[in-house]
Amino acid sequence: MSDTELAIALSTFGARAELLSAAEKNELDEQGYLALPNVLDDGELRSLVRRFDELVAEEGDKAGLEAHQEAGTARLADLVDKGPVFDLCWNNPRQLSAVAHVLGWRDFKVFSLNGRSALPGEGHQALHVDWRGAVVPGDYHISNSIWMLDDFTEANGATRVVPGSHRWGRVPAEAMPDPRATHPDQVLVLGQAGTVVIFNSHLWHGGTQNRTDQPRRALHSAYVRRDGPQQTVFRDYLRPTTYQRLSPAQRYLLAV
Ligand SMILES: O=C(O)CCC(=O)C(=O)O
Repeated sequence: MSDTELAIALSTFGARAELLSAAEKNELDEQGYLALPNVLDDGELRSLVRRFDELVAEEGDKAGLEAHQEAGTARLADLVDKGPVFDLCWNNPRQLSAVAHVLGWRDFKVFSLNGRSALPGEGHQALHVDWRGAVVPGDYHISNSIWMLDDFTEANGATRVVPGSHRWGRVPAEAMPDPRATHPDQVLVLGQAGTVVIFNSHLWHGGTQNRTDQPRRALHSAYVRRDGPQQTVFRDYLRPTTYQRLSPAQRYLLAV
């Protein structure tokens, strides 16, 4: 049965409930997000940044097209196919344990593995959730993680979140007259490059304007309950060479 297959796959990656402390689980439950600092070391960070920049240059105006393009940003998509270096960002045991916690340890799969760089002067988004509408609190379908490839600062377009909003059973597009506006309860998620922030994707969140002259780069790895749709349907996209290099557990997570 698939829950058992997920359990086997997750244990292959070393993910298990005990990898998170009670306080960390509580933060995910109550605030809707959890920052895990220093998950990537300097060498890993350099390799990811190098590959990120190469892809942005190589793909040019087609970058991100498989999923989504956004004015004022450089976006990348289908990164599972674009280098084993990105495995670091969808196979991490603590990340997967946190995602599993958000999704109640129900069976899940990868929704997408994308990149987003907020360009200087750009990057402000409306507050949103990554799901089609509101859900009953506790019945969560999707969880995301933001891997900081640059420090997230007050100035460079750090993600804003409204703590606890995943439990409100409402989405910004319905509840706010202008979801692009500042929310009185929003906070910026700040951290050093190498941090990953796992969040419940029903949490109200969005990018902010990058007011520096340097790009603010991040990877997003998202997971959805097994019965939900994938943004990148890996069964259709996955290159044969990628399929060959993947383990059974990785294939299971991608649903290929
Ligand atoms: O990169 C960020 O700061 C958040 C991006 C985001 O929420 C999105 O693109 O849906």
